[in-house]
Amino acid sequence: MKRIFKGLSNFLNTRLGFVILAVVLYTIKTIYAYTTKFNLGVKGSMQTFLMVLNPIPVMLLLFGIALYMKGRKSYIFLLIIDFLDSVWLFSNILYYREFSDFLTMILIKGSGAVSNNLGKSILGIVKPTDFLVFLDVLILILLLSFKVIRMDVKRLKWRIPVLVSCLAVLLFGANLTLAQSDRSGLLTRTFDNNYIVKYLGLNAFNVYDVIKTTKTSAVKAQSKSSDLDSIKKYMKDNYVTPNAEYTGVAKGKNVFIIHLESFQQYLIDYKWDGQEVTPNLNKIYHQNDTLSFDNFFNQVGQGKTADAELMLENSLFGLPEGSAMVTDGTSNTFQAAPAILDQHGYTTASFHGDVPSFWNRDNTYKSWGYDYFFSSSYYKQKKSYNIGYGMKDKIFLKDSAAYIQQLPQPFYAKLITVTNHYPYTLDKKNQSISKTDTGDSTVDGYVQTARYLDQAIGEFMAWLQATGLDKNSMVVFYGDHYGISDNHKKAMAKITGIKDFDDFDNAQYQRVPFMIHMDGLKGGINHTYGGEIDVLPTLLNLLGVDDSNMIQFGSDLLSPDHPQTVAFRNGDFVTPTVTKVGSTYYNTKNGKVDKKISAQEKSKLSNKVTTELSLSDRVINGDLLRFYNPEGFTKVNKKDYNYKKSHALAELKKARTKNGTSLLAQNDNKSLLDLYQTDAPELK
Ligand code: GP9
Ligand code: MN
Repeated sequence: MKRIFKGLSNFLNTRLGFVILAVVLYTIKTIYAYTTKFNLGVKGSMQTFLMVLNPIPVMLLLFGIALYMKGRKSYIFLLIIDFLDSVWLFSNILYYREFSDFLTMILIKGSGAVSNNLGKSILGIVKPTDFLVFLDVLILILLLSFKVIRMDVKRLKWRIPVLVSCLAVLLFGANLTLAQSDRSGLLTRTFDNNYIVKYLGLNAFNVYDVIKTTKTSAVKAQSKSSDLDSIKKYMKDNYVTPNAEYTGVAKGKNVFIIHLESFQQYLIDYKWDGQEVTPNLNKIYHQNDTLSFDNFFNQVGQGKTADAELMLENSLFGLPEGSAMVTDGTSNTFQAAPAILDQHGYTTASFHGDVPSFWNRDNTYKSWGYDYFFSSSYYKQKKSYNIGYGMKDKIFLKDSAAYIQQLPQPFYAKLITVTNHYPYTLDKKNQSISKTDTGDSTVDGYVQTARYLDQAIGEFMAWLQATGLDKNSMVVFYGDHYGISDNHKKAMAKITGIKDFDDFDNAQYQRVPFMIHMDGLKGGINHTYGGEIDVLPTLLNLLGVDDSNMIQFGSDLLSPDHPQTVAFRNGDFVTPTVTKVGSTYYNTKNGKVDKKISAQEKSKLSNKVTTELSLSDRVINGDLLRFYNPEGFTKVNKKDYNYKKSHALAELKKARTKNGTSLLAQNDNKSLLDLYQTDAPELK
């Protein structure tokens, strides 16, 4: 025992020993911070292992630099690095407490998205235990000052520091590989900063953030207002006059945008086990006062939900890689639906039962001009209320009603559901239809979660009716993207009865619902080909908002002149006659390879699609809308927005005046929640 102790003490008195001790202490305090100060959502043994591992490689690399030096300065260097890194961790803890997200370069550079200057409120939010993140530095200083550990000042053989650095790089490689295998697309899709920190650590996240931001900022710095010229010309040359018959029919109405997670069009009227899977949505689809589209496609890329949100509310395409909400949402200037409608007297709010940082919504929504963002912390949380990425739809929609009734009217409210999300798991008590029997475990639960979502929608629509909100609201439904990816062709063949479900079929199955439901609307099933990019111009026309001077890549779906070439993010496309997948052109009508199509026709269609996509990319990458000041639109000032719960509640309270316009105010401030009927077993 004594010998072990002696050996250890000898080792700690070497510089290498000291570096290792510093890494160990650093790792322990980081794990403490990860588990008590952040909400990383670590699940399972692999994620736990990576959370413990991830501080080590970076710190070994950083502290390891001390091994290349000699004398006292090597120790001082290590302590300074350790201290600075702790200050950084400390700042992140405070920022996270307020915003449930990590600090990024854009935020620090002061793009204005951090509306509340943290400095002002720092005393109010700091907790004594936050200072524990400095404990490791303190211990090291004390050990040295009281000579418990002596400084080893001689120069080391060069092999030792080099070996340590190599070990650090190797460990980082292993960390990254394991992380990517547990979560594919971790760095390319970048959904949530929490994920990168959970898998790779705070320091690796910072390096990643700096590289990413430097890259995107360089393009923006070089762009100038004249870059808009070609885009403005394209808009002018391709402007589609909206359908005048529908102009303003929904003027002044409330707007509900209901996001049907991963919901494909084929589920509409689809039967399984002798039953309709989604009877409520089917009913809405067929109602006379619903405009339903049966050739409406999702056009998302890697950004999935985020791309759908971006397209729907900006009529700009998602980027070819990653998610524009994440890379550009915080810094860019937008002319988005919430801001446009806000300037037409609307209250705007987004609702989602997941953490606000997912897809960088917390920052992007400020750039889009959302007055309110009701995310997980606004809802009563219980373990049983959650599944997958967030709250169960029935509970989420019911609890959202509490805020909806408080919104001054007219309002624009977007409700993002999430239960019908891959891998389509649902607890037994919420299942009301059997799984399909393709044998593909990620496909077979899809009907169950879709049914659950459908029931949640049914309950919500019944509340709109019970409260009378349906009379003065336009309710828009859309499916954000496919539910079953093209990795499951065999299962899809079984489900659809299409024998060789191929790339052509996969392209056709990118159809998602798009329905506009409103009392008195001249509805019907419309066969126009279109996609998510066309939603904003379509809705603005219904709302009577002129968008002819806006930069939007879609056009009114109801216009007889609507161009029916639907671009996919990878350059493939579908038109009523031609479908392009890769280098193959098919006849859309019969799915056969179209050998007759002329080279001229091919390049005409392809060019249109690639031009649109690349011009849209230019707008986002160059942040070109900052140079554009269309008449009638005032630039959003991100600093005006604050999604802290206390702030939102105070604002809603203010709106509760005598002649307030909210549903609640109109009902003499008596809640209308007792009219909300749900059979959610968790609420019984
Ligand atoms: C999570 C949710 C999921 O907040 O919106 O996004 P997705 O994985 O569908 O892109
Ligand atoms: Mn989605």
